[in-house]
Amino acid sequence: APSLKEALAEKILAEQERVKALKKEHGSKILGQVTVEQAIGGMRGIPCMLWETSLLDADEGIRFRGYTIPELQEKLPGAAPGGEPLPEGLLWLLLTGEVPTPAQVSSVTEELRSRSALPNHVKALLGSLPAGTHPMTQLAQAVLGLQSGSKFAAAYDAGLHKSRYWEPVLEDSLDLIAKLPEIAAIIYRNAYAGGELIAPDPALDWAANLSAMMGFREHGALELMRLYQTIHTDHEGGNVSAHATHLVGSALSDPYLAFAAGMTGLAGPLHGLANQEVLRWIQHVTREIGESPSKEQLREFVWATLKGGKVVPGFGHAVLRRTDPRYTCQRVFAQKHLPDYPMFKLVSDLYEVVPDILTATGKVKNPWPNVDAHSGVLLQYYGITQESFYTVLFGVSRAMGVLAQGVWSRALGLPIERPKSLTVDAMLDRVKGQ
Ligand code: CMX
Repeated sequence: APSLKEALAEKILAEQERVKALKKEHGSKILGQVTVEQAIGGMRGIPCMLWETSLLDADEGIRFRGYTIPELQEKLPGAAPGGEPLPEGLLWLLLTGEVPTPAQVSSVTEELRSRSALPNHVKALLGSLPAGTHPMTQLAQAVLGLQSGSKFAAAYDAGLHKSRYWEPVLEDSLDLIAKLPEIAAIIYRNAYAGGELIAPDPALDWAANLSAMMGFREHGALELMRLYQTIHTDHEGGNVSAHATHLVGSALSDPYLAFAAGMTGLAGPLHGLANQEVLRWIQHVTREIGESPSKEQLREFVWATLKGGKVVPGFGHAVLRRTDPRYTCQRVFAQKHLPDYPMFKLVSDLYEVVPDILTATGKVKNPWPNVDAHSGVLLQYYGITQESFYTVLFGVSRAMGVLAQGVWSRALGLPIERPKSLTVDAMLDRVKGQ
């Protein structure tokens, strides 16, 4: 059976031809227009990037290589039959476009295990940071700490032909994905368990090992981590973490440099840090109005948040216009594993209360919950209570999506990214007479 690299290599030639033909035959055709509003408004909706690993539909939500989340839950092998998908299987799918067999998934688990050893200087780096350094800042620093081992940077220095860039980029990507669980676990144990580390368990899969090294080994926690790590991987190319990784990678900065940029973007409260913010907001609710507030009390609280000039974290999206299927699958998980958990009830009540209020503001384009509205409550249930850590779990998962695309970006020879900016005067000049 072909290895991951061989299976990928087989796909690359055909896709290179397809992209070449697309450019040649349709290169001057129009994908969309760009308005002044879009240029000022965060480039919303401008179709201007090639991203192969996933595609987001405003109504339906994300598809990974054409598959929805429920389809992945059905098709991707789990740790046990009927269990949540193993993220290693999704990594195979993202890289090759094919659903892997159980044997292929095991081969990825083994491959990652063989690359997982963390250099001592990265452990020392993490140990040297002042207490209270935000876990996302630690994650970005640890990733940069690994950069000295970049095989792509070394191969580029040695003069590698550009047709082969994707090979050391794949090497770096697998090395980095393999090491992230232990990095995350060390950040967690240093911050919340007195620095008492737990060694990796070679009998566990990649996501379960992450949970176990953090100190959580019960069946439900492992299943949650597999699901969590699967659904946060990729959300097409325009979101801040994906786009930042893509942009920096386009300068031929190696995968460590590119991914660190993605992580510093994920650390923003309007993006990945929203999962921390949601938990803090919910804790604020329960502190102020108790664990089982009435819907009327919740409504008042939501309005107070809006009137304070703040966003309601976990709701809204730049592309989605319906409930995020990543939210829905977490809700289904909660209904199965923790139906009576009071915090889940609160999250469910917010689902009923918040959208009407956001709609009533008249300006929020998507009043529905996103992935971050639900994830924290599930983690709380299994004892992972430190919300400032949550975005690190998002980041570990995000590596699979953005690095898989990074391999493809180099395989397809995508150029350095360089969109055009304009001054206000230049915009006025361009719209004159229209
Ligand atoms: N609460 C309050 N106001 C909101 C809102 C929310 N949840 N979502 C959007 N709005 C506001 C915007 O702030 C904007 O207000 P102004 O015109 O006063 O600036 C207005 O509604 C229009 O914004 P939009 O077009 O609907 O949303 P954007 O595409 O600009 O932004 C997002 C998308 C996600 C940043 C925004 O919905 C938001 O801030 N949500 C809360 C934070 C959050 O959950 N982020 C996580 C998203 C998922 C992820 O990346 O992890």
